[in-house]
Amino acid sequence: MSRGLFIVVEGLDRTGKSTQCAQLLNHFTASGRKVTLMKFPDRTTNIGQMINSYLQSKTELNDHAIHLLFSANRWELSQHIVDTLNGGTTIIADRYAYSGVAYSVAKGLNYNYCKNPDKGLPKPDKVFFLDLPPLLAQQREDYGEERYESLEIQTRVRSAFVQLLQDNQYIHKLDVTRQSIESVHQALKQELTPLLESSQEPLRHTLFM
Ligand code: Z5A
Ligand code: MG
Repeated sequence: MSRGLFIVVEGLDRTGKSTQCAQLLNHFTASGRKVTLMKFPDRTTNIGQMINSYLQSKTELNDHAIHLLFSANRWELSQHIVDTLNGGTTIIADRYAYSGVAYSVAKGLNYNYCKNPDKGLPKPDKVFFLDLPPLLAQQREDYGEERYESLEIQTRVRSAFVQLLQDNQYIHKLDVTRQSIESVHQALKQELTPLLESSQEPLRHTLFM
């Protein structure tokens, strides 16, 4: 049995990540592949509930402390990721450690410091960055309900993502400006085709090493 693929969809707020993850989930399910969706932060765990309360501005936390909590939320699920992939199930992740770095750097934390806690996590087979100018993202539904959802912060988050793209050339940037949901879905599928057709090497790569 070959292992599952680990696919991550990243981007600023409202760029269509959750929409595209759902589309990929449906597509893979329909084609008979074992697949599951993960979302970071995973707000269902104890750590995730602390993060949720912070994102909804119900609690305040030191910038370093919340950064480490986001990372801890990934670490608490890391063995589950490995077991799921080795069990032959593909994972589609809605955000991952790249968001962890980009949002904290946007607040002024040091870039290398921000990568450190996530070093050693399972490395995705494919990472997409859905790129949409923050001004256009702002015009989409439900914008501005949580912490970080302001034009000023999103612009800084985008700059941090640009640095991540430069340093991690395997991240695939997709310009989704004026692209329909369907055309973005087609582009993601096309980009994934070679990966789906090749046999996967055993999971041994780790993140940010
Ligand atoms: N965060 C962090 O700081 N550190 C970390 O380590 C991690 C995260 C992992 C989590 O938010 C917050 O935590 C986030 C980063 C930070 N910052 N904030 N705030 P989240 O991921 O839970 O946020 P969300 O509620 O899922 O929203 P989102 O991610 O911002 O949205 P999205 O998933 O990218 O977009 P969407 O829900 O798919 O679509 C948004 C709307 O646009 C919706 O009405 C769609 O129908 C519409 N849409 C989608 N695609 C299109 C196209 N192609 N054309 C037109 N309209 C479209
Ligand atoms: Mg979302």
